[in-house]
Amino acid sequence: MKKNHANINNVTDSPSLEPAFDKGLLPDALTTFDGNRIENAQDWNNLRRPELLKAFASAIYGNPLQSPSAIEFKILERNDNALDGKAIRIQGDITCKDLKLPNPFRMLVYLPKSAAAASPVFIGLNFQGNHTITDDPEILIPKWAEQKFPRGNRADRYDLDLILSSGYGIATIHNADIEPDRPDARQSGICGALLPASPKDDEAATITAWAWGLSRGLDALLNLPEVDPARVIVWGHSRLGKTSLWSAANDLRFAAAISNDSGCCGASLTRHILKDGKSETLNDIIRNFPHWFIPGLKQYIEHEEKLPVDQHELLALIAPRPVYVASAEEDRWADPEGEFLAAREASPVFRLFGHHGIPENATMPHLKESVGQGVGYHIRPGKHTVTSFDWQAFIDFMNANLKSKPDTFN
Ligand code: GTR
Repeated sequence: MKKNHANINNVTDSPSLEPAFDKGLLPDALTTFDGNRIENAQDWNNLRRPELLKAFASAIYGNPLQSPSAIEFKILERNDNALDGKAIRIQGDITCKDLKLPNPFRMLVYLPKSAAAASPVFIGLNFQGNHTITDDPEILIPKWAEQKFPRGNRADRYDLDLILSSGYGIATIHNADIEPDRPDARQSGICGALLPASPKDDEAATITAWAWGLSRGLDALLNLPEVDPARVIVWGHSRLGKTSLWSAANDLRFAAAISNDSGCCGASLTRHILKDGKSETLNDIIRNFPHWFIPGLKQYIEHEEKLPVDQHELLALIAPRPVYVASAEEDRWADPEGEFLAAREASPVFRLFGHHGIPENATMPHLKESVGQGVGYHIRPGKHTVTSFDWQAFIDFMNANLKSKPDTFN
């Protein structure tokens, strides 16, 4: 196995900071819409969590899609000596009972071969096809997919050696298998299959469709005895990080969640708008990607203060399950400080469950310093991508925070 070069303790300079953000501008995660203060985990679960989940659906992402009564995971290929004998590789197609999908979802899974017990697994969508996440020449390219990208094109974002040698598996599905990333998405993909011909405005938009697909990937993973059902972690980069957070908020079976550089409408606060105009705003994102969100989100452009929610509350919806937020110093578009503040401001909810979170008045950590318990954060030097340093931090955080069984609610 390749040596792991990521060194999480190798702290360097502090990134430049925006002036302090007035957290009084944010909606209080622990106050209900009718003004009641939440004081304990039970009230959070019974009163606040359900109303917040609904508010995110009706203001931003659209209503969740219905789960199928059952799925089938048809294994097309299995090799117990993949990646030079270090991994078990499984490739298969997911279909849903009683649902006519435009195409199955092709899932690629690598599991650590030497595991003594069932393994924890990272599951996430990929942007360019399963064959792009690795140089492994045996990855099947589905007949319904356009092969626009060469094999291994995104292998630099997946340190498979590090992940597998740390005892974790990884599973992935191409996002386009679930729903194409286009403004007409609601007529095609899973929304086309599940929604009426002219969907109402508050019905699922593309991020919700992708999140639904991740849950089907989880259904399929639960068929594999080598996977620990209590330790499936949903992760994603950028738009797929927005998706992983929304997926974990909705599907309590995910044991933990990771957002890498997810930015606007992901982990960063919508109300935290950089004065230099370098971070993405609602106006930017809706103009470029209207299909990711419900049409009604438009009303909050330049009226962000009127949104009933902000993104610290999306992170809080994942509590008490661990959630980790990663930023990159040069990725101003994703607003690293807005991401840090969201993680910090989600912490009071994690504290209801006995986690420390990130301390109340903490300022941005140094570069490469990983902070927080229950909810964690780092910023590393470099650009908008996924590095081995990020993976090492995800693994360290999950090793420290993931229980062998997910927390039960109440
Ligand atoms: C950008 C978009 C971001 C982020 C990114 C990505 O163009 O503005 O919100 O989602 O794409 O997914 O790479």
